[in-house]
Amino acid sequence: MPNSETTAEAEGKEKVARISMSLPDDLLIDFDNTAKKKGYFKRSEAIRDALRNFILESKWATDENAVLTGTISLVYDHEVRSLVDKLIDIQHDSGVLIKASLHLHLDEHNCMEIIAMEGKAKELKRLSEMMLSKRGVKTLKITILHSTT
Ligand code: NI
Repeated sequence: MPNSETTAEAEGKEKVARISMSLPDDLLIDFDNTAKKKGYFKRSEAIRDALRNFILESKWATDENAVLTGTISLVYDHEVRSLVDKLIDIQHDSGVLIKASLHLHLDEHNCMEIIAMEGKAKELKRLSEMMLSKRGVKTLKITILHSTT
């Protein structure tokens, strides 16, 4: 990469690289306003977070073997016959490392489950699709938060 200079200057324990870049005035103004509204005090911190999300979204979208960490949250009707067993079987057979799960009894019929997991992008997608397609699963969201590769 051009215009980057790695220094031993510590920011936490990470090495940092300094870069300079050119971009359109309008884009910078828009970025700074957006960062300010989101609560950032430093432009560089906003840029770092934006870059992390850019990289993570790209890995999730294009690299099926990227090892990612995230959550699946779903709401399902626990009275649908054998659904709970099916959801457990799907998780055991998925190849995804289930790190923890949280179960909430929302009301008489509905349960909410939040599953923290780590695995290859293709396995996480497959797991969420398999769960969502089961009768009785009402809503499901997958959130990717971290990349380990
Ligand atoms: Ni429940």
